Amino acid sequence: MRGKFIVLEGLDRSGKSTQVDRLIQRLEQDGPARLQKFPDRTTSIGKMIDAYLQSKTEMDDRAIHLLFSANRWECSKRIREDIAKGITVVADRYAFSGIAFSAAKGLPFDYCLAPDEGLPLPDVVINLSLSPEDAAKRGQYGEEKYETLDMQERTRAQFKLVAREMERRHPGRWKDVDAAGSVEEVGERIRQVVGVEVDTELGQLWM
Ligand code: NYM
Ligand code: MG
Repeated sequence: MRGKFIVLEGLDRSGKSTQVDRLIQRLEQDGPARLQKFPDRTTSIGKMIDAYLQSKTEMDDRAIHLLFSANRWECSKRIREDIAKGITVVADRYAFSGIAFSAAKGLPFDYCLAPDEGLPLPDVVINLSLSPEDAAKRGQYGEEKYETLDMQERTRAQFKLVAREMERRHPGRWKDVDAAGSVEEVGERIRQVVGVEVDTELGQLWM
């Protein structure tokens, strides 16, 4: 039996990384599971992305958009292989962040979607949704690019369009989960939506 491909999405400070770690620990009770972070900052493309996010280099909006996508493509072979071996892969962000953040900067939505077409299709996307007010209670934003209230609000609006596109192209896979509340409460909400039945074959994104 193949592994599942589970993606967690959401704004910065939505609690994604905490919940991804908990989810993997729970999944490992039933079988092998591993984390895949995006961006994966360990590769040579990932290092360019990291330098951009830390404002150590400047980059054209389209160039950085394509690098985020290239970073997913370079990891996609291993994702497919692991899933075929029965390993469940849990991604902390994926193409949906790619679209939402770049579209929030003003790039055309369809342009943002295009380079990820054909990537492994997640069996389920858990979108941790949190109001900007609740997010603000979780402390100051960090130093990285995009971590401003204005940018997060625009990205949040774009995530709604991404959800609509996902529902149109791949119905039933996008799950909005309320990210307000304790770590345990949010974890329980995730547990309830993650136990989906999966198709025999891993699909292709946007196809
Ligand atoms: N981000 C992430 C993008 O702009 N495009 C993408 O394709 C991906 C995967 O990178 N603010 C942005 C969202 C985050 C930032 O992510 C770094 P993280 O999860 O904080 O390392
Ligand atoms: Mg961050």
